[in-house]
Amino acid sequence: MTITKGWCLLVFLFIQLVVMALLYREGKRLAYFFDNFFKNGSSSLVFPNPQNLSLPGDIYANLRLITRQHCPEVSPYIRGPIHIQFPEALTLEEVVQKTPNVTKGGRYKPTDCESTHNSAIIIPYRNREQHLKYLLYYLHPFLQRQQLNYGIYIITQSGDFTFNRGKLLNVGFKEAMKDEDWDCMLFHDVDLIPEDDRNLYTCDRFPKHVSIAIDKFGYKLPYKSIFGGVSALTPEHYLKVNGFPNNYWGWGGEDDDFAARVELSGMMITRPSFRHARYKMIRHVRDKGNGINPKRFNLLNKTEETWKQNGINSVQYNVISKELHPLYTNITVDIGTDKA
Ligand code: UDH
Ligand code: MN
Repeated sequence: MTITKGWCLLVFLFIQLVVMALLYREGKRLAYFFDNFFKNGSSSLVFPNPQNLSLPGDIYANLRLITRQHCPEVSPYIRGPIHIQFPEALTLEEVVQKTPNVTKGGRYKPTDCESTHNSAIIIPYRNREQHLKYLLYYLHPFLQRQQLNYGIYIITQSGDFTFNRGKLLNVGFKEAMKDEDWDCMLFHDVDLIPEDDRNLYTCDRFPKHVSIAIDKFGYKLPYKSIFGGVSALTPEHYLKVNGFPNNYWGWGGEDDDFAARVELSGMMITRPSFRHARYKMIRHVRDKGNGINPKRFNLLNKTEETWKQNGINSVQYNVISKELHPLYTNITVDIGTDKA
């Protein structure tokens, strides 16, 4: 009986404490603090210089000083829909100026908390300066509002031989993983601008098809198994599917092969909410050097026999240069031709 009374009193006092804390002006932060405190445990305790503690001062400031805070589960900066437009006069220099706090090579870490997500954005690329400028203009603030640690990689195909999106993405994966222990890779077309920041650039249990609602397709899937545009895979997922095929030269098919690999390796494709995963595709004509690949259906018929030999485990290339630009890392690569 006394034990029960004691417990009741304890629970009552605890609830009161929590309610008071939540009502307090900085209630939200305190909730994060406790959340993080229990997540981090004592290993995150640091010992600040006592002169930096404000006495008798703000208890929360002091508490923040002695623990390394994890970012909250839901970023408080998320706003929802983003109004996208493409101001013609915008220059890349202006985009750089409007995007402070990104470090060389297009890297960012939240300043006010420790992010639990390390996402690399991998963009297959050649001759799309205008698209790149607009993507950077919207993508940096979008990722920062999600409180991610991130890096943006542009993988530029050198020369003017037929484009090969799949092979470039394999190169991007390998090169990005040399830099950092990324836990999520977003394979991202340069012309897709996300329209809602609730579309999180983080990974799920299974490979995630992200760009599911594109304006060009009436914000619907053009066909059920589509896996192109933007996808999010952990390095474990990527190695399990053996990455992209290296032998799809020209437009089409490499993303369908990639989708088949997910199934062949015993996983499934997940999708976020259609309300959030909305994109504007910047209008463009088909690029020179990226004509429709007439071999794509023949190749797709052979995926089941070839996927284990043809992919990230067999990709060959020569990096020509790696440059750390203010808003992205550019890797220019010679990926050869379909003859060699
Ligand atoms: N790309 C370049 N330069 C080129 C060609 C392609 O940078 O010369 C990159 C760029 O990132 C582009 C991506 O490759 O966004 C894909 O090429 P695309 O934009 O021409 O492809 P499309 O707009 O993609 O046709 C639509 C995706 C759905 C088609 C699904 C078919 N399986
Ligand atoms: Mn496109």
